[in-house]
Amino acid sequence: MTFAGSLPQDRGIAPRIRISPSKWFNLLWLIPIGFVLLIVAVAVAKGIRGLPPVESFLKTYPGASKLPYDAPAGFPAWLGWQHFLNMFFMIFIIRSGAQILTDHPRLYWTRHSTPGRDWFRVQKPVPEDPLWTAKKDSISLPRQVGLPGLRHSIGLARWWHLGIDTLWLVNGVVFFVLLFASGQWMRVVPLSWDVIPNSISVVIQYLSLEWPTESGWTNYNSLQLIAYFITIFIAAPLALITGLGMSPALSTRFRRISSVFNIQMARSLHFLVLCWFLLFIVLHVALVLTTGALENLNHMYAGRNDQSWTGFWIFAASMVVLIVGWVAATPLTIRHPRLIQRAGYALIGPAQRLFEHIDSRPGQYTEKDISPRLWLNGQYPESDEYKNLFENDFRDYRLRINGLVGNPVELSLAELRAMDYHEQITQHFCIQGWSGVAKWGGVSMQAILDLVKPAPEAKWVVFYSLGEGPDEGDYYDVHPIEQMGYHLTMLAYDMNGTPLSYGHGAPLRLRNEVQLGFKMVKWIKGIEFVENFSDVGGGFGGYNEDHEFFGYRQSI
Ligand SMILES: Nc1nc2c(c(=O)[nH]1)N[C@H]1C(S)=C(S)[C@@H](COP(=O)(O)O)O[C@H]1N2
Ligand SMILES: [Mo]
Repeated sequence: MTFAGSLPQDRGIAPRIRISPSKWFNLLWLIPIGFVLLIVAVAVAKGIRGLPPVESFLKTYPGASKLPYDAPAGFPAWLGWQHFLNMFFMIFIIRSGAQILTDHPRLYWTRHSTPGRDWFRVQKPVPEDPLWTAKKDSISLPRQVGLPGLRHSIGLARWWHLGIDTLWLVNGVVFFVLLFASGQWMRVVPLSWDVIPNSISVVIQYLSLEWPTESGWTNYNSLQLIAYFITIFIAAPLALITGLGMSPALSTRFRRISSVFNIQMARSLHFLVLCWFLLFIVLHVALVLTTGALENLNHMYAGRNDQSWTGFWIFAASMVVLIVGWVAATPLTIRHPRLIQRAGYALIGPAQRLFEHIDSRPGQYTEKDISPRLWLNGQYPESDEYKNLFENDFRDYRLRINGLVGNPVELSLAELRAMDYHEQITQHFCIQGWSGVAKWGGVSMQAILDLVKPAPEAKWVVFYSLGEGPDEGDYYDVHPIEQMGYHLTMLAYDMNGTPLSYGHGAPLRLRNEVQLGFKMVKWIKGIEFVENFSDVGGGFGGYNEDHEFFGYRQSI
């Protein structure tokens, strides 16, 4: 109840998709509609099944393609293990993914994420309030559905999601290698065009409730084969590609790709991949259990082809492990959040560190790419100190830069404006999932480095805000000094050609384009160069890192 500055729990609404500029379709209608369609389809299939042409079609295409003569039969033990691990990892990936989705419960197709232009939402329309923030837009999930389920617990959800993703990917790579080394691939790749008529045949057989005879031990039916093929060779790789498509560091570096395949398209497709997986899981489990459960469980869990109970008991034991993991994940996360953060960082950290060395050049976007409206986020400054500065047009504002530097300075806004002007049009990536392009004007951090001359021991740069964080205490964030010299790291006092507004960080904010939005401190008060950040704030490298378990490196 006190998480993330006590955002009250907010349940959101049933999922909706846009069907016209002003009309939304509530997806819950798919349940009765699907039910009616299923009944109609069964009636049609039963009606046509007895017709002579259909009968002869079913005879010509009984439902499975011939396998090559050297295709293996049966299920090796590694397949059973990998199937289990895959399922186990998927639970945490899906739950934490749902948590991440609902932290910005809207999907868009363009990088602007313009409020009111979403195609999918599980939240009410964006309120009129001009200072409405993305954080206020987030919703909570039930604790056993989301992981961890609390509103705006995206920091912890991301450790689960990205951490388990790496394990899932390792499992997947091993699976691909063994699949091709063992010849098992022949059973899940369509090798002739007759899988299409054969799978139509299977659909007719299922729907007419006279099901095909199963021979999964040696040869899947064609519909099953196509479903497995899509899951293994399309959905799984797409999950990885669309996931990486949301990385600020990669999108900024590979702008050719990301100009077409933008973050919101990646996020939307990532969601559709989830929908495929959910549909697959429901149908797969239903069919495994209704087409000879004992035999099917023996195949996957015991590697044998008979009617014994062995497979069932191994399956039951694996279910116990799975349920314990499912039930324990949220309480464990809430009780030991730092443990989750450390474990997650141990797994995904190496990739995040790698991506941080990307120093992209300006010139990615042009004026016409600028978003009509950029979401606002964070906690606005309300102190008297800030109010006085604001009312006085920041004439009394001084940016203090000190710490391990040869030349500590205090700069007025006029002095900052007198320095060389640096301008860039770049894309902002909020950890919550929204994005947008803006033109930023100000001074490059390289110019600041040249001015203050950091000492060789200075390894980290702390940016302090005039604003507080939601749990009290000043907002701040820490950046590696290496990134301060990047082409796209700057202090901005202008946005889209006018001085920064109150909401966007007046009088001064940071831009570091290899990182996510929360690291770009707004309403900057001072900058300090330090050797390490363990005694700054809570010691984790930033306000959100201290209070909401975000990572201090967020290039993914
Ligand atoms: N001082 C301060 N800076 C902050 C925040 C905050 O809460 N306090 N929020 C961050 C987050 S989460 C984001 S996404 C960006 C949002 O910038 P914008 O409101 O200009 O879009 O500001 C960042 N800087
Ligand atoms: Mo953010």
